[in-house]
Amino acid sequence: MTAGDKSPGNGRAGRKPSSRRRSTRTETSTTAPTVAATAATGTTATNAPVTAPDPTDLLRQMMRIRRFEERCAELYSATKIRGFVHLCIGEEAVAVGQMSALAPGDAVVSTYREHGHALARGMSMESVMAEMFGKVTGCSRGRGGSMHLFDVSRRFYGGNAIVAGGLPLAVGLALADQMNGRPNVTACIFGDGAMAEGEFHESANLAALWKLPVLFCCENNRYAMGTALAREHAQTDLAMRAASYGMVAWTVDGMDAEAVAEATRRAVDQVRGGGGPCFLEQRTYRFRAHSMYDPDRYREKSEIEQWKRSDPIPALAERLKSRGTLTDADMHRWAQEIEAEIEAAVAAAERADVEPVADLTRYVTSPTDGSGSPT
Ligand SMILES: Cc1ncc(C[n+]2csc(CCOP(=O)(O)OP(=O)(O)O)c2C)c(N)n1
Ligand SMILES: [Mg+2]
Repeated sequence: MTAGDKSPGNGRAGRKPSSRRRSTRTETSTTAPTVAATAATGTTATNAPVTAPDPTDLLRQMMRIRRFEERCAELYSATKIRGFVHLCIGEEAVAVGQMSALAPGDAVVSTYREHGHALARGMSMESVMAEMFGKVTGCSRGRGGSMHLFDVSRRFYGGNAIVAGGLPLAVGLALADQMNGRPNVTACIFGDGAMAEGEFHESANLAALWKLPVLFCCENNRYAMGTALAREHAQTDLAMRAASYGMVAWTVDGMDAEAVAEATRRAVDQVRGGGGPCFLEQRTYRFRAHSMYDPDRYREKSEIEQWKRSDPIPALAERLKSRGTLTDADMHRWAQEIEAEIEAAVAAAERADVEPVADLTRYVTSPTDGSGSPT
């Protein structure tokens, strides 16, 4: 596929989408609240169907995620942020589109490339930035860092450093919801590389067999670290592969936030309706290297430049301007607000403490001998 190969909701594989379902591309806007505004306060929230998001809100969220990550890259170079950092720059349409389609009580299981998912799910930028700094005010008390953002109140169950490690967790969460009669969906986000892992096959099989409410969201950015898709997978049509487990599978243009939102909403409806799992392949591209350590020597610069022509932020901005629902002044105002939010988050992270040494064994669950050390 090339950057120009737009394929929103083309029903690549699996059972055909029901005729009752709407097209994956929506041109309408509503005033539906964002997930951020309706964040869950518990793990048993019930869920009403989610309506189409306001596309201008999708754009603003993408700008916020992009700028947050650009700032993180600067802070990493300044050694304020340490450890592994994986940016989703270029993939923001996937993050905001899929999160917009989830209800507060739905669960999310993500990967190490999850900053965008966390922010779009409504986690505060301050708690995410503090986690990047390893500070106690971070969403994981500074114990996880970039790859382990976590927030139970939003049913955001990580951040996971293990490729495909989230898939069995998602199946377990969905099984718990099913057994307890809760009408929740678990969105399980993973990369194309995860589909080469055994955990994908085990999870897809069980989810389909037991008709579990899992939405498998595959962010196909064409690379697993430095390995191109076709060098890793015998069958590069990932939706077709998923369909072989007996689940509905679609492919969507992951550079188009509106298309992702619509396709995810359609898939979520189907899963919540009790039809078992769905699989959504989101075709996207990362503009930056795999991680801050990656010299990025395995792909042509011209390929990156070609995909940048499909940058989801200017693409949506142009569409909204042509519809008359966006002005340059709006974007300028948002950019200023976002800058202020980021700098406030950085200042708060700088001020915060690291977790005290006395708390080192606080979450160690094995028995101790009373000295604070695990026995
Ligand atoms: C089980 C396991 N094997 C290998 C690695 C090393 N590793 C880290 S990221 C990565 C590539 C994963 O690619 P993909 O799933 O496509 O996600 P992307 O980074 O493209 O978002 C690999 C192999 C790991 N973290 N876990
Ligand atoms: Mg990948």
